[in-house]
Amino acid sequence: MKVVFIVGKRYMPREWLGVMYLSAILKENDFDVTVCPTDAERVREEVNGGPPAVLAYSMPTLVAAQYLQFNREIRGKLKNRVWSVFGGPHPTYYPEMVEEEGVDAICRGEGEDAFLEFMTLLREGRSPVNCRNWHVKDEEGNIHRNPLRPLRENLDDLPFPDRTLFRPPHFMPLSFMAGRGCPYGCTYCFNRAYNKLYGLKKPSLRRRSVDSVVAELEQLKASGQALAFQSVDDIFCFPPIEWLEEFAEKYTARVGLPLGGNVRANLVNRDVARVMKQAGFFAVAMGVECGNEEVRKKILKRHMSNEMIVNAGLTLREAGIRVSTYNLLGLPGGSFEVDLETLKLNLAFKPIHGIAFILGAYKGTEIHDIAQAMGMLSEDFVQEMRDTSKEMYGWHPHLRFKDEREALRVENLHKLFGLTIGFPFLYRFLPWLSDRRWTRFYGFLSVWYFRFILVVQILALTGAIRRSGYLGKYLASWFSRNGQTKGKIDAAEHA
Ligand code: B12
Ligand code: SF4
Repeated sequence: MKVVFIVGKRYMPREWLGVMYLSAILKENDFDVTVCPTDAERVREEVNGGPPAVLAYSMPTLVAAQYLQFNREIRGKLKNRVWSVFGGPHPTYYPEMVEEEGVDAICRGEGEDAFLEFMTLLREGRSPVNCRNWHVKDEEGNIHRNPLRPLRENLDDLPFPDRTLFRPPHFMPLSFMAGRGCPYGCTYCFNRAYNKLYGLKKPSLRRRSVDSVVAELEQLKASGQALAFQSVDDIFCFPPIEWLEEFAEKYTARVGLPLGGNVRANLVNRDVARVMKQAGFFAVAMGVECGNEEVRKKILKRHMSNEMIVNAGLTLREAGIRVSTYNLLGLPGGSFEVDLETLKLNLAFKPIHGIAFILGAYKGTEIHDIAQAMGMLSEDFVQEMRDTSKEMYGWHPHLRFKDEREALRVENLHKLFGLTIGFPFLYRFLPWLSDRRWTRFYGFLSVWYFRFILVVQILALTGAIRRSGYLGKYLASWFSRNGQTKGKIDAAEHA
């Protein structure tokens, strides 16, 4: 039975690790798996006239409306029986989406064992209505809501993600994950909801062994696909430091390509920065989120001081690691002045770049309830959350601010945030600049500045790859691979 993962056209050049893990376990069990962009023609070619197939969607909330609509349209165009199934963050936190038209089943939480069981039942001609993790609509339209199975304890048992599905651009570091979960409880993040969903009394991180992670990356390097790697773990530098030390030792000996990843300020110290540098970390991203200690602690529940954040940034920089930051603007309990403090805190340790998001208080997160209690959830936001009809996250303010001017200032500051980190003299003009109705112009500047930073990062990364001694070898193998492929195509055309 064929599984066709459907991924938004514009998201195809990214690596979707969730899909890649699912594909790997399905292929290991002899299922035919492929990936298709949201292009009706391509899906028809893949599915039409064949045996029953499963259309599988991996879905963050941002793309929910787009995928649901595509699914409704494509089902009307296919002749054979298809199952439309959905997994990932949106179905996990909004299971009511199973009621939507065109949805046959949704999977909540970790997917590998759940999807394998679901597919095995279908292959054997049995009904999946009692399959754990799944909410399944039966032929009569009744919904069967099943409990979750426990999380996998040992992630080393999973096959490595299937790297044949996506082709990210050459200069992009390839993604990997060394663990799953996060024990912290930041109010705007879904990890808290995830831990609650699984009833974890003491949420912890499930980490792979160093040998398993290094073996995956070594294999990728040997396949000639990789120039650098990016850990998409929520936080890479979790204690104990012995794990990091072992990783640094084995990774440098067997792989040695530049690395990127995420850190949390309270977990950074000189030793951690030194070991990360030794391992090959060339750049890291760190959440500053809010520069006002009180708002950060009370509203975001991030228990760390400003001093800790600045020290972490400086320590990483001293170790020779490029730091960029994540920041949240337009917080409940915050104000334009608080957002300025956030920018100022960044300037205290001068990251390479600061990415700012205007808070989207998703339902299911604690900050949603905080914003609601403060009367800041606008009707528009509630409606948008209901029909998820727009790409709404991070770019425009969603909460109800004290007045229109405040909303304008937050929206403008968001566009000027990264630019001011690059050109700190702008800081003193921000109160005036943020009061102008020049948002579109600022947006234009912000996008182009971001592109510029991307180029700078790529150039710096290229330097790091060159220093690792691998750039020449990679280019040689790339040219010879392309030469061979071209040779094969020429030969095929002659034949
Ligand atoms: C890397 C990452 C990104 C990357 C790439 C996106 C991607 N999904 O690969 C980038 C930087 C682009 C990104 C952007 C954003 N992200 Co993001 N991102 C992540 C991160 C850190 C890792 C994703 C990952 O690879 N996980 C590892 C895999 C193994 O897990 P998984 O994808 O969840 O898949 C498993 C299960 O969910 C399930 N499953 C998944 N799909 C399917 C499908 C089927 C059919 C089945 C059966 C099961 C199933 O099985 C998989 C294996 O167990 C997660 C946090 C996290 N730890 O997951 C946030 C996370 C997904 N991001 C989040 C958010 C909010 C965003 C943004 C909206 C941020 C913003 N303000 O712009 C954007 C949205 C972009 C977009 N178009 O979706 C939220 C999503 C919340 C939500 N309700 O959607 C998360 C959960 C962070 C959080 N803790 O709050 N993100
Ligand atoms: S530390 Fe990061 S991943 Fe962990 S709960 Fe907070 S925001 Fe989420």
